[in-house]
Amino acid sequence: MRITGFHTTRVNVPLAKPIATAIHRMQSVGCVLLELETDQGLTGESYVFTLNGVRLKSLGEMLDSFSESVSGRDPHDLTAIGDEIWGRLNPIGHAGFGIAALCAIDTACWDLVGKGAGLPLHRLFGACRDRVWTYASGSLWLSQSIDEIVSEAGGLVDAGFRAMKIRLGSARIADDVARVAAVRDAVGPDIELLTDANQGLDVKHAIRLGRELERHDVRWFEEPVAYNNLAGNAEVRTSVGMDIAGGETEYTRFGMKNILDARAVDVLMPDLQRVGGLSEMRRVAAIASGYHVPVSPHLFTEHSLCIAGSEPNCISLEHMPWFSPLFNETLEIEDGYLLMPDRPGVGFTFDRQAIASLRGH
Ligand code: SMN
Ligand code: MG
Repeated sequence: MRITGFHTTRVNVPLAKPIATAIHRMQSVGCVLLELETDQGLTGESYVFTLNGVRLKSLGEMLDSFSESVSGRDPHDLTAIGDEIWGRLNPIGHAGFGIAALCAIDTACWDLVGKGAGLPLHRLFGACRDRVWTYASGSLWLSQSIDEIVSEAGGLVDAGFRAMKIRLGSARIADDVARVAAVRDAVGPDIELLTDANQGLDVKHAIRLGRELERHDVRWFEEPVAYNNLAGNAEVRTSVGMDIAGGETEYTRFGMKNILDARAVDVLMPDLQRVGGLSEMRRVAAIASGYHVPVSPHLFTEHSLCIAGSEPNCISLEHMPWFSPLFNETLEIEDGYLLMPDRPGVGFTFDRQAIASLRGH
Protein backbone atom coordinates (compact mmCIF):
# COMPACT_ATOMS: atom_id res chain seq x y z
CA MET A 1 0.00 0.00 0.00
CA ARG A 2 1.33 3.48 -0.88
CA ILE A 3 0.20 6.87 0.38
CA THR A 4 -0.64 8.91 -2.70
CA GLY A 5 -2.48 11.90 -1.23
CA PHE A 6 -2.13 14.09 1.90
CA HIS A 7 -5.15 16.37 2.49
CA THR A 8 -5.88 18.64 5.42
CA THR A 9 -9.18 20.42 6.09
CA ARG A 10 -9.86 23.10 8.75
CA VAL A 11 -13.25 23.16 10.45
CA ASN A 12 -14.69 24.91 13.47
CA VAL A 13 -17.14 22.80 15.50
CA PRO A 14 -19.36 24.95 17.74
CA LEU A 15 -20.19 23.69 21.24
CA ALA A 16 -23.84 23.47 22.29
CA LYS A 17 -23.21 26.46 24.59
CA PRO A 18 -20.20 28.47 25.83
CA ILE A 19 -18.49 26.80 28.80
CA ALA A 20 -15.74 27.51 31.32
CA THR A 21 -13.36 25.61 33.58
CA ALA A 22 -10.96 27.12 36.11
CA ILE A 23 -8.65 28.02 33.18
CA HIS A 24 -10.61 27.70 29.91
CA ARG A 25 -13.35 29.78 28.24
CA MET A 26 -14.69 27.88 25.23
CA GLN A 27 -17.32 28.07 22.55
CA SER A 28 -15.90 25.86 19.80
CA VAL A 29 -13.18 23.41 18.87
CA GLY A 30 -11.18 24.16 15.71
CA CYS A 31 -10.05 20.94 14.05
CA VAL A 32 -7.53 20.10 11.37
CA LEU A 33 -8.67 16.89 9.68
CA LEU A 34 -6.09 14.70 7.98
CA GLU A 35 -6.93 12.34 5.13
CA LEU A 36 -4.21 10.07 3.74
CA GLU A 37 -5.21 8.60 0.38
CA THR A 38 -3.66 5.40 -0.94
CA ASP A 39 -3.19 3.53 -4.18
CA GLN A 40 -5.57 0.86 -2.79
CA GLY A 41 -8.51 3.26 -2.57
CA LEU A 42 -8.44 3.30 1.26
CA THR A 43 -8.31 6.59 3.18
CA GLY A 44 -6.66 6.94 6.60
CA GLU A 45 -8.31 9.60 8.79
CA SER A 46 -7.44 11.48 11.97
CA TYR A 47 -7.77 14.96 13.47
CA VAL A 48 -6.08 17.34 15.89
CA PHE A 49 -7.59 20.50 17.35
CA THR A 50 -7.21 23.81 19.14
CA LEU A 51 -9.66 25.27 21.68
CA ASN A 52 -11.84 27.94 20.05
CA GLY A 53 -9.89 27.41 16.81
CA VAL A 54 -7.17 29.84 17.91
CA ARG A 55 -3.96 29.36 15.89
CA LEU A 56 -5.77 26.77 13.73
CA LYS A 57 -3.87 28.06 10.69
CA SER A 58 -0.52 27.43 12.44
CA LEU A 59 -1.60 23.93 13.48
CA GLY A 60 -2.64 23.14 9.89
CA GLU A 61 0.63 24.52 8.51
CA MET A 62 2.65 22.45 10.97
CA LEU A 63 0.83 19.29 9.88
CA ASP A 64 1.14 20.15 6.16
CA SER A 65 4.89 20.67 6.62
CA PHE A 66 5.28 16.93 7.27
CA SER A 67 3.50 15.77 4.09
CA GLU A 68 6.89 15.07 2.50
CA SER A 69 7.67 12.55 5.29
CA VAL A 70 4.56 10.57 4.33
CA SER A 71 3.98 10.84 0.58
CA GLY A 72 4.83 7.68 -1.33
CA ARG A 73 5.37 5.67 1.89
CA ASP A 74 3.66 2.42 2.94
CA PRO A 75 1.54 3.16 6.05
CA HIS A 76 2.69 -0.20 7.48
CA ASP A 77 6.07 1.51 7.91
CA LEU A 78 4.48 3.88 10.41
CA THR A 79 7.18 3.33 13.05
CA ALA A 80 9.86 4.40 10.56
CA ILE A 81 7.70 7.35 9.48
CA GLY A 82 7.19 8.36 13.13
CA ASP A 83 10.90 8.04 13.88
CA GLU A 84 11.74 10.27 10.95
CA ILE A 85 9.24 12.91 12.10
CA TRP A 86 10.60 12.65 15.67
CA GLY A 87 14.08 13.40 14.31
CA ARG A 88 12.85 16.35 12.28
CA LEU A 89 11.10 17.75 15.38
CA ASN A 90 14.36 17.80 17.36
CA PRO A 91 15.27 21.43 16.57
CA ILE A 92 11.78 22.77 17.45
CA GLY A 93 11.00 20.46 20.39
CA HIS A 94 8.95 17.37 21.16
CA ALA A 95 5.81 19.19 22.32
CA GLY A 96 3.11 21.52 21.03
CA PHE A 97 1.94 21.57 17.42
CA GLY A 98 4.93 19.50 16.26
CA ILE A 99 3.83 16.55 18.37
CA ALA A 100 0.22 17.16 17.25
CA ALA A 101 1.41 16.70 13.64
CA LEU A 102 3.09 13.41 14.61
CA CYS A 103 -0.18 12.34 16.30
CA ALA A 104 -2.30 13.04 13.23
CA ILE A 105 0.03 11.18 10.87
CA ASP A 106 0.64 8.18 13.14
CA THR A 107 -3.08 7.79 13.91
CA ALA A 108 -4.13 8.09 10.25
CA CYS A 109 -1.50 5.47 9.30
CA TRP A 110 -2.89 3.08 11.95
CA ASP A 111 -6.39 3.71 10.55
CA LEU A 112 -5.07 2.59 7.15
CA VAL A 113 -3.37 -0.50 8.61
CA GLY A 114 -6.65 -1.51 10.28
CA LYS A 115 -8.71 -0.82 7.17
CA GLY A 116 -6.20 -2.76 5.03
CA ALA A 117 -6.45 -5.76 7.36
CA GLY A 118 -10.24 -5.41 7.67
CA LEU A 119 -9.87 -5.36 11.48
CA PRO A 120 -10.89 -2.94 14.22
CA LEU A 121 -7.68 -1.55 15.73
CA HIS A 122 -8.27 -2.95 19.23
CA ARG A 123 -8.30 -6.45 17.71
CA LEU A 124 -5.28 -5.75 15.52
CA PHE A 125 -3.39 -4.56 18.64
CA GLY A 126 -4.55 -7.65 20.56
CA ALA A 127 -7.94 -7.28 22.25
CA CYS A 128 -8.49 -7.51 25.99
CA ARG A 129 -12.10 -6.28 26.32
CA ASP A 130 -15.16 -5.43 24.23
CA ARG A 131 -16.39 -2.53 26.39
CA VAL A 132 -14.87 0.07 28.70
CA TRP A 133 -16.16 2.09 31.64
CA THR A 134 -16.84 5.70 30.69
CA TYR A 135 -17.76 8.96 32.37
CA ALA A 136 -19.72 11.86 30.94
CA SER A 137 -17.39 14.83 30.59
CA GLY A 138 -19.25 17.27 28.35
CA SER A 139 -21.46 18.68 31.14
CA LEU A 140 -21.32 20.02 34.73
CA TRP A 141 -19.04 23.00 33.93
CA LEU A 142 -17.77 25.57 36.39
CA SER A 143 -19.63 28.29 34.46
CA GLN A 144 -23.01 26.70 35.27
CA SER A 145 -25.19 27.27 38.33
CA ILE A 146 -25.81 24.48 40.84
CA ASP A 147 -29.40 24.19 39.58
CA GLU A 148 -28.17 23.72 36.03
CA ILE A 149 -25.61 21.02 36.88
CA VAL A 150 -28.14 19.15 39.03
CA SER A 151 -30.61 19.09 36.17
CA GLU A 152 -27.92 18.05 33.64
CA ALA A 153 -26.73 15.26 35.95
CA GLY A 154 -30.21 13.67 35.89
CA GLY A 155 -30.22 13.80 32.08
CA LEU A 156 -26.84 12.04 31.96
CA VAL A 157 -28.16 9.13 34.03
CA ASP A 158 -31.17 8.90 31.70
CA ALA A 159 -28.75 8.78 28.73
CA GLY A 160 -27.08 5.65 30.15
CA PHE A 161 -24.10 7.16 32.00
CA ARG A 162 -23.13 5.73 35.39
CA ALA A 163 -20.23 8.16 35.97
CA MET A 164 -19.77 11.90 35.42
CA LYS A 165 -17.11 14.57 35.91
CA ILE A 166 -17.74 17.87 37.69
CA ARG A 167 -15.43 20.85 36.97
CA LEU A 168 -14.22 22.56 40.15
CA GLY A 169 -11.86 25.41 40.99
CA SER A 170 -14.12 27.99 42.67
CA ALA A 171 -12.40 30.64 44.77
CA ARG A 172 -14.23 29.40 47.90
CA ILE A 173 -13.84 25.79 48.99
CA ALA A 174 -17.43 25.76 50.26
CA ASP A 175 -18.72 26.59 46.76
CA ASP A 176 -16.97 23.60 45.20
CA VAL A 177 -18.13 21.30 48.00
CA ALA A 178 -21.70 22.53 47.49
CA ARG A 179 -21.54 21.68 43.77
CA VAL A 180 -20.41 18.13 44.43
CA ALA A 181 -22.84 17.62 47.32
CA ALA A 182 -25.78 18.81 45.20
CA VAL A 183 -24.96 16.45 42.32
CA ARG A 184 -24.35 13.55 44.73
CA ASP A 185 -27.74 14.26 46.32
CA ALA A 186 -29.44 14.32 42.93
CA VAL A 187 -27.92 11.14 41.45
CA GLY A 188 -27.70 8.99 44.60
CA PRO A 189 -24.89 6.77 45.89
CA ASP A 190 -24.57 4.42 42.89
CA ILE A 191 -23.36 6.95 40.31
CA GLU A 192 -19.60 7.55 40.16
CA LEU A 193 -18.61 11.21 40.55
CA LEU A 194 -15.25 12.51 39.37
CA THR A 195 -13.86 16.02 39.84
CA ASP A 196 -11.44 18.18 37.83
CA ALA A 197 -9.98 21.46 39.12
CA ASN A 198 -8.09 22.14 35.85
CA GLN A 199 -4.94 23.24 37.72
CA GLY A 200 -6.84 26.12 39.29
CA LEU A 201 -5.75 25.60 42.93
CA ASP A 202 -2.63 25.90 45.04
CA VAL A 203 -1.42 22.93 47.08
CA LYS A 204 -2.90 23.88 50.46
CA HIS A 205 -6.27 24.84 48.96
CA ALA A 206 -6.34 21.57 47.02
CA ILE A 207 -5.60 19.49 50.10
CA ARG A 208 -8.32 21.22 52.13
CA LEU A 209 -10.85 20.77 49.30
CA GLY A 210 -9.82 17.14 48.68
CA ARG A 211 -10.38 16.28 52.34
CA GLU A 212 -13.87 17.81 52.22
CA LEU A 213 -14.73 15.91 49.03
CA GLU A 214 -13.89 12.56 50.61
CA ARG A 215 -17.27 12.67 52.34
CA HIS A 216 -19.07 12.72 48.98
CA ASP A 217 -17.42 9.57 47.59
CA VAL A 218 -15.44 11.19 44.78
CA ARG A 219 -13.69 8.69 42.47
CA TRP A 220 -10.82 11.03 41.58
CA PHE A 221 -9.54 14.57 41.89
CA GLU A 222 -8.02 15.62 38.56
CA GLU A 223 -5.31 18.26 38.00
CA PRO A 224 -5.71 19.81 41.46
CA VAL A 225 -2.68 22.10 40.95
CA ALA A 226 -0.43 23.28 38.07
CA TYR A 227 0.47 20.35 35.78
CA ASN A 228 4.18 21.16 35.99
CA ASN A 229 4.18 21.21 39.79
CA LEU A 230 4.95 17.51 40.09
CA ALA A 231 5.99 17.74 43.74
CA GLY A 232 2.79 19.67 44.50
CA ASN A 233 0.61 17.06 42.81
CA ALA A 234 2.47 14.35 44.75
CA GLU A 235 1.89 16.24 48.00
CA VAL A 236 -1.86 16.51 47.33
CA ARG A 237 -1.86 12.82 46.40
CA THR A 238 -0.40 11.69 49.72
CA SER A 239 -2.64 14.07 51.71
CA VAL A 240 -6.11 13.14 50.42
CA GLY A 241 -7.99 9.85 50.35
CA MET A 242 -9.25 9.74 46.79
CA ASP A 243 -7.14 9.10 43.67
CA ILE A 244 -5.32 11.97 41.97
CA ALA A 245 -5.57 11.96 38.16
CA GLY A 246 -3.51 13.95 35.66
CA GLY A 247 -1.29 13.88 32.61
CA GLU A 248 -3.47 15.54 29.94
CA THR A 249 -1.23 18.62 29.74
CA GLU A 250 2.11 16.80 29.29
CA TYR A 251 3.69 15.45 26.14
CA THR A 252 5.08 12.09 24.95
CA ARG A 253 6.24 9.08 26.93
CA PHE A 254 9.03 11.17 28.42
CA GLY A 255 6.59 13.64 29.98
CA MET A 256 4.47 10.73 31.24
CA LYS A 257 7.54 9.02 32.73
CA ASN A 258 8.44 12.20 34.64
CA ILE A 259 4.92 12.24 36.15
CA LEU A 260 5.20 8.56 37.09
CA ASP A 261 8.70 8.96 38.55
CA ALA A 262 7.41 11.83 40.71
CA ARG A 263 4.56 9.62 42.00
CA ALA A 264 2.34 12.58 41.11
CA VAL A 265 -0.80 10.63 40.04
CA ASP A 266 -2.81 7.51 40.86
CA VAL A 267 -4.42 7.53 37.40
CA LEU A 268 -2.49 8.72 34.33
CA MET A 269 -4.51 10.60 31.69
CA PRO A 270 -2.53 10.75 28.44
CA ASP A 271 -4.09 12.85 25.68
CA LEU A 272 -3.79 11.37 22.17
CA GLN A 273 -2.75 14.67 20.54
CA ARG A 274 -0.24 15.65 23.22
CA VAL A 275 1.18 12.18 23.61
CA GLY A 276 1.87 11.98 19.86
CA GLY A 277 -0.53 9.40 18.41
CA LEU A 278 -1.63 5.81 18.89
CA SER A 279 1.90 4.33 18.75
CA GLU A 280 3.08 6.58 21.57
CA MET A 281 -0.17 6.04 23.51
CA ARG A 282 0.49 2.28 23.49
CA ARG A 283 4.04 2.88 24.76
CA VAL A 284 2.68 5.13 27.53
CA ALA A 285 0.14 2.51 28.65
CA ALA A 286 2.94 -0.08 28.81
CA ILE A 287 5.25 2.25 30.76
CA ALA A 288 2.45 3.11 33.22
CA SER A 289 1.70 -0.58 33.75
CA GLY A 290 5.33 -1.00 34.82
CA TYR A 291 4.59 1.49 37.60
CA HIS A 292 1.29 -0.27 38.43
CA VAL A 293 -0.53 2.92 37.42
CA PRO A 294 -3.79 2.65 35.43
CA VAL A 295 -4.47 4.94 32.46
CA SER A 296 -7.63 6.74 31.40
CA PRO A 297 -7.07 8.56 28.07
CA HIS A 298 -8.06 12.23 27.84
CA LEU A 299 -10.58 13.54 25.23
CA PHE A 300 -10.41 11.84 21.75
CA THR A 301 -13.05 9.33 22.82
CA GLU A 302 -13.60 7.81 19.36
CA HIS A 303 -9.87 7.44 18.65
CA SER A 304 -8.94 6.12 22.11
CA LEU A 305 -11.41 3.22 22.09
CA CYS A 306 -8.82 0.99 20.40
CA ILE A 307 -6.41 1.70 23.27
CA ALA A 308 -9.08 0.90 25.86
CA GLY A 309 -9.86 -2.35 24.03
CA SER A 310 -6.24 -3.53 23.95
CA GLU A 311 -4.43 -2.17 27.02
CA PRO A 312 -5.30 -4.10 30.20
CA ASN A 313 -4.44 -1.17 32.51
CA CYS A 314 -6.83 1.22 30.71
CA ILE A 315 -9.60 1.58 33.29
CA SER A 316 -11.94 4.07 31.61
CA LEU A 317 -12.43 6.58 28.79
CA GLU A 318 -13.55 10.17 29.01
CA HIS A 319 -16.78 10.60 27.02
CA MET A 320 -16.50 14.01 25.34
CA PRO A 321 -19.19 14.72 22.73
CA TRP A 322 -17.52 17.79 21.14
CA PHE A 323 -16.17 15.96 18.10
CA SER A 324 -19.12 13.65 17.34
CA PRO A 325 -20.48 15.96 14.56
CA LEU A 326 -17.39 15.04 12.51
CA PHE A 327 -18.24 11.35 12.25
CA ASN A 328 -20.73 9.15 10.41
CA GLU A 329 -20.79 6.66 13.32
CA THR A 330 -21.90 7.34 16.88
CA LEU A 331 -20.45 6.23 20.22
CA GLU A 332 -22.51 3.45 21.80
CA ILE A 333 -23.10 3.51 25.57
CA GLU A 334 -24.67 0.63 27.47
CA ASP A 335 -25.22 0.77 31.21
CA GLY A 336 -22.18 2.96 31.85
CA TYR A 337 -19.87 1.29 29.31
CA LEU A 338 -18.68 2.35 25.85
CA LEU A 339 -18.80 -0.52 23.36
CA MET A 340 -15.81 -1.24 21.10
CA PRO A 341 -16.70 -0.68 17.46
CA ASP A 342 -16.60 -3.74 15.25
CA ARG A 343 -15.58 -1.68 12.20
CA PRO A 344 -12.12 -1.70 10.56
CA GLY A 345 -9.42 0.80 11.57
CA VAL A 346 -10.36 3.44 14.13
CA GLY A 347 -14.00 2.65 13.35
CA PHE A 348 -15.11 6.28 12.95
CA THR A 349 -15.14 7.90 9.51
CA PHE A 350 -15.53 11.55 8.56
CA ASP A 351 -19.04 12.68 7.65
CA ARG A 352 -18.15 14.69 4.55
CA GLN A 353 -21.51 16.43 4.33
CA ALA A 354 -21.38 17.57 7.96
CA ILE A 355 -17.77 18.68 7.49
CA ALA A 356 -18.65 20.70 4.39
CA SER A 357 -21.27 22.56 6.43
CA LEU A 358 -18.76 23.21 9.26
CA ARG A 359 -16.04 24.62 7.00
CA GLY A 360 -15.39 28.29 7.60
CA HIS A 361 -17.92 28.23 10.47
C1 SMN B 1 -10.74 19.86 29.80
C2 SMN B 1 -9.84 19.75 28.77
C3 SMN B 1 -9.89 20.66 27.71
C4 SMN B 1 -10.82 21.68 27.72
C5 SMN B 1 -11.72 21.78 28.76
C6 SMN B 1 -11.67 20.87 29.81
C7 SMN B 1 -10.69 18.95 30.99
C8 SMN B 1 -10.93 17.49 30.76
O1 SMN B 1 -9.50 19.08 31.67
O2 SMN B 1 -10.28 16.72 31.43
O3 SMN B 1 -11.76 17.17 29.93
MG1 MG C 1 -8.99 17.47 32.87
